[in-house]
Amino acid sequence: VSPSESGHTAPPFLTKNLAPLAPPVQHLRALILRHLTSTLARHPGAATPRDWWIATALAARDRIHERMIETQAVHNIENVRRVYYFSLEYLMGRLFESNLLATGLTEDARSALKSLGVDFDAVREAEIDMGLGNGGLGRLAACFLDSLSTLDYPALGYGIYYEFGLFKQEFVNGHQIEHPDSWLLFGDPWEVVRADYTQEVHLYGRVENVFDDRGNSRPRWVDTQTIVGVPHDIPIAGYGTKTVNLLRLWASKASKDFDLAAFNSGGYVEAVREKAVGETISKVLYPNDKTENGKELRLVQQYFFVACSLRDILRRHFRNPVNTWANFPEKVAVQLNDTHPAIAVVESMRILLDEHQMEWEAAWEIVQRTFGYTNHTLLPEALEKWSVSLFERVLPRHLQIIYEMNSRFLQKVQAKWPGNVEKMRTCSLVEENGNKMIRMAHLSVVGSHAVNGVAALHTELLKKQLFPEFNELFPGRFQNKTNGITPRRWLAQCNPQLSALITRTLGSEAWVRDLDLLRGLESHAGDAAFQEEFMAIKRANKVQLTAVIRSDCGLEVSPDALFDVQIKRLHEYKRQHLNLLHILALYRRILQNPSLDLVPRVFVFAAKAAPGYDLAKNIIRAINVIGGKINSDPRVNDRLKVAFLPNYRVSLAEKIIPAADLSEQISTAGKEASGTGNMKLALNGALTIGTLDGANVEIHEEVGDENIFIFGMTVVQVEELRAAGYRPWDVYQRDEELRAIVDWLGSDYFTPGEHGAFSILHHSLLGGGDPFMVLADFRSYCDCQAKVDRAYRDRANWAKMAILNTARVGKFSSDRTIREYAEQIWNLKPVRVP
Ligand code: B1N
Repeated sequence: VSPSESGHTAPPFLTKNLAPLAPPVQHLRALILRHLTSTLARHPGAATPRDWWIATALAARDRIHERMIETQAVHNIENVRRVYYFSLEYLMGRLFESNLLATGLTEDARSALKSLGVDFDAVREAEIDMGLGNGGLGRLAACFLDSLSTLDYPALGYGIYYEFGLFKQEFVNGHQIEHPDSWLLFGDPWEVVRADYTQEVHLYGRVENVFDDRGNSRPRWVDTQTIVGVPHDIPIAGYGTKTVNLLRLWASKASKDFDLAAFNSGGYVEAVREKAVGETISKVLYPNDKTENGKELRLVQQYFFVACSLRDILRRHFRNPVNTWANFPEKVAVQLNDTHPAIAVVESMRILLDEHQMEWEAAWEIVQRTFGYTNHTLLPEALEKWSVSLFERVLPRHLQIIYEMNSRFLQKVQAKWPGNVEKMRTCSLVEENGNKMIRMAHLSVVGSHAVNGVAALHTELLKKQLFPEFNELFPGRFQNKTNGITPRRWLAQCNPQLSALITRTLGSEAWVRDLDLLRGLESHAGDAAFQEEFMAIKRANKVQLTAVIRSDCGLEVSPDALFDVQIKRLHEYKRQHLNLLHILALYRRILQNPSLDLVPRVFVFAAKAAPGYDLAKNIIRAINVIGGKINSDPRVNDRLKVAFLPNYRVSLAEKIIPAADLSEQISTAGKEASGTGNMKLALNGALTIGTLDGANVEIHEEVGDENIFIFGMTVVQVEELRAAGYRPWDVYQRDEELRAIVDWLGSDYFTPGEHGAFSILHHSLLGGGDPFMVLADFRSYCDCQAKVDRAYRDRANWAKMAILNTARVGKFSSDRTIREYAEQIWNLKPVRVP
C-alpha cells in the first residue's frame, strides 16, 4: 500500500514540495505530518520542536498500538500466566527514543524529520522526563518493564498516575530549591485513558457485625468513602520483538456517591471542594527516598493503587469463563516492589474472606502462592511501619485481618520456639513498644512465598541481620536476585557511538538482547587501534558533556581532564561528603604546593536531596560553595573543577554516564543494597572506585581486581569497629591533613560573613558521631584516589581497563535478572507474539 492509498496521508498542500524518500521513510513522514495537522492543528512552518516531538511520538505510537492490541489478544486468547509488578514508583525518563528503538524506527524518524528541516536532537530534548520515582528503586521498575517486554513475558506494571512527579531542582546561592514537576503540561502522547476500566475503592468507615440466616456473624465494612481510579495505560514495547506490555497507572477521582453526599449535606462550593479531596490522592509523588514519615495520604495512596489493581486483575481473570478461584494462582503472580504495596496481601485476604466468603486457610493459600516480595534496603529508617491508630481509621477491616494473620503466625513462632516470648516480640507483625505499629516488612515476608534481596551481599545480610528468625521459620523462602539495567537505554540509546563500535567489532547487534556477548570485546582490550577508537568515543562524549556543564553550571571544563562522577540521590550513607573531603584535601595540597603534579580532574556531581533532609541539603550547599571557590581560584590553575549539575533525572544521567571516566560508589559497606548506577557507569567504560558494598562486590568479581579501585572497610570491619566503639574524634586527631580540612569545613572560610554555613555537615562528622564512618574510610579513600591518578597517566592501560569493564559486565543486564525472577519466583514462560 502506498502512502497515498493507506489513508495515513498528510494533506497534499504539505507534501507537494517535499523531496522523495525511501517508501518507509516517506510513509513515516506523511504520518508525522498528518498528526501535526489533524491532532495538533499546526502548520509545519509554525511547528516548534515540541510539536514535532508530539507528532513523531504519535506516529510511532500508531505502530506500537497495533502491536499492543495483538499482544493483548494473544495473551487473552491463550489465557496465559502473567506477572503483575506492583510499584509506587516508575522512573521512566523520556520514552521517545526508547520507543523508536524498540520499533526499529529511529533512523527512519531521523531521516523523515531531517527532510522536513527538523533536528532530531532538538525534538528529543522537547520531551519532559516521566519522573514518577525517586531513584534506584523506581528506575529498576522501569528497566524491568523493558526486559519483560523484550523477553516476551506476559506482564503488567501497576502504579499511580502522579500529576506531579519528583520535584525539579534548582540551585540558588548553592541551596537546593524545589519546584513542582508539571510533566503533563503539554500532554503525554504515549498514554491511553481507559475510562471503561475505572475501579471503585473504599476508605475510612467502620466495621460492623452482621448476622446471616444461620445466626453466624460476619464483619461488614460500612460508612466508607468511595474513590474511583481511572487507568492510564502506557505501552511498553519490547526491543526486537512484537510484544507490547502495559504500564497501567491509576489516577484518582472523587466518585459520584461522594459528590452526592457532599451536595446533600452542604452547598455547591463545599461539594466541589470535597470532590477535590478525592483527586489529591494521585496528585504528587512523595519525594522521600528511604525515609518513611507515616503520613496518612501516603497510606491512602498505597491502598488506593493496590485496591484498584487487584480489582483489575480479578476482572481480567474472571472475564474468561474457564477461569475460577482454583486456577487463580496458576494465572497470577504479583511482585511487591518493596513493602510500599504490601497492603495488597491484606486486601486480597479481605476480598476472599468478605466478598467471596472463602475460609481462611483456602484464602491464605491463594494469597501466599500469588505474592513475592523484594526488599531493597536494610536501613532501619526506611522500613515501613504504620501506626495502629492510623490503620484503624483508614482501613479498619484490614487491621482486623492483620491481627488475625498475626495471631496465626505467632502460633508458628510459638511452636518453633516454645515459651520464648522474646522471639514472639521480635517476629510479631505488630511492634508493641509504646505507640503500636504494623511492621510492613514482616507482613510482606509472612504473606509471600518468595522474598528476595537485590544483590548477593544484601541478601546475605537480609538473612543474617534483618530476618534471621524468618529465615529459620521459612527455609528456602529467601533468595537473591542481583539487580540489572536495560542495555537498550543504558548503552544502545545513550551511547550511540560506543554501540556502533561494539556492533562493528562483534559483527552484529545481537549484544543488545544478549549482553554476555560483550565478552567478545575482551580480545580487543590490548589492541592499540581499538583502544584509540574506544577512547576517542569517550572523549567525544566528554566534549558533549562539557556543553551541558557550560549551559547548566556556567562552567568551562576541559574534556581532557579525568571526569570523576558521583550521581545518585543525596544520602549520608552514600557519602558524597567523603568525596568532598577528598576534593578539599587536593585543594589544600595545591595551596601548600602550588606546583603539585595532579591529573586534572572534573568532579561531576548530580543529586537531589529529600526536601526535609537538612543534612543532605547542607552537603549540596557545601559542594556548591566550596566547588565555586575552587573553580574560580587561579592558583588551582584548572587542575580541579567541581560541577554540580542541577536537576538530576534519567535524561541527564543518559548524558553524564557515557562521558564518565571514574564512577564513585563509595557507600559505607553494608548500607547500599545494590546500586544500579554502578552498573550503568561500568557498562559505559567508567572504572569504579568503590567499597565492597552492594553490587560493587559482584562488579569486582566480574571485571577482576586489576580493573577496579576498591578501598575502605568491609562489612565485617565496619561491624567490628562499631562493636569496639567508633570514635571519629580519634581518627580526626591522628590524621593531620584530615584534621585541617575538617576544621576548614567548619570555619567560615568558604562563606565569609555567613557563620556556621556547614555546621550541620561538620557536626555529623565529629560531634554527631559520624554514623557512616566517613572519617574512618578517609585515608584509605585518598590513597586509592592517588592510585587512580597514577593509573590515568598510563593512557593505554586505562583504555584497556575501561574496555574490560564494558566487556565483562554483561551479567548486569536486567534481562538476566528478569529471567531469574521468571524462572525462580514467578514460574513464568515467555509467549511469542507472531
Ligand atoms: O533500591 C535500588 C538499589 O539499587 C539501591 O541500593 C537501594 O538503595 C534502592 C523508600 C526506597 N531501597 N529503598 C528504596 C525508595 C523509596 C522509598 O520511599 C525506600 N530505594 C532503594 C534498587 O534495588
